[in-house]
Amino acid sequence: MKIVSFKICPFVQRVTALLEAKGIAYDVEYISLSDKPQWFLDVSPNGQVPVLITDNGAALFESEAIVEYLEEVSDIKHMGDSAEQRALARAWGYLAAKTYLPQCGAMSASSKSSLQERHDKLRVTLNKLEKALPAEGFFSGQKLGWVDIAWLPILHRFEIIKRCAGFDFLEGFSKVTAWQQRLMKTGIAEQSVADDFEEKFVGYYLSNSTYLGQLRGERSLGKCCAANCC
Ligand SMILES: N[C@@H](CCC(=O)N[C@@H](CS)C(=O)NCC(=O)O)C(=O)O
Repeated sequence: MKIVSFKICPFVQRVTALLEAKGIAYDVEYISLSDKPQWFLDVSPNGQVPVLITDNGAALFESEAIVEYLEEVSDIKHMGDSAEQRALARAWGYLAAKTYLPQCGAMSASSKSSLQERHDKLRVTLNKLEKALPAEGFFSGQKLGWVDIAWLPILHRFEIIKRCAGFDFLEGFSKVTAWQQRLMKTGIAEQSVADDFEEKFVGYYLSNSTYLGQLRGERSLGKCCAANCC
């Protein structure tokens, strides 16, 4: 199968992270969203990535439908055994996907005040997560599951921002932070993106035109001494 992708898209990463977790082999084709190729427009009804081209040649679109398809066709299940567990996994996964664009908005904020305002909105959701998370393991137990994978793109981006710009979106959320660390340790975050993901991500969200980019600039002017700082 093939994923049509844009390097820093969280909806794409949710799909590729699930593919990685399930051990399903896939190819990736990157496109430019500012100059979408005609073949892509012909197969993508919403004009958006991700699109998954199955081995039969069907073009699946909408990340939510794609991840449900992957769960259906794979022997390794990530949603849980009972109908209740699956409904809850879908719902928390849906909440993650609904948070992708607000996160992009917060990361793109051009001033301290707009970052604070957007962060406050994210904090409402993060607070719900903090209350729902167990003290150890993954969201639904000891096994990596559907909800973990849906939130992984968000937690991956927060990790890069903290390391590169010193801004901690998860400050005050100790359970979410511990969960983020456990998820990052699985290696799926890196495996599910292109080798130059961090460079592209930093170039876009931590550029001079964003407030977070300005924070990063201040760090690189001598305030940052961490070995793994970008
Ligand atoms: N509801 C869609 C959202 C996907 C989405 O917003 N993709 C963005 C990139 S992150 C995109 O393709 N934007 C191009 C456009 O909307 O023209 C899904 O879940 O697949």
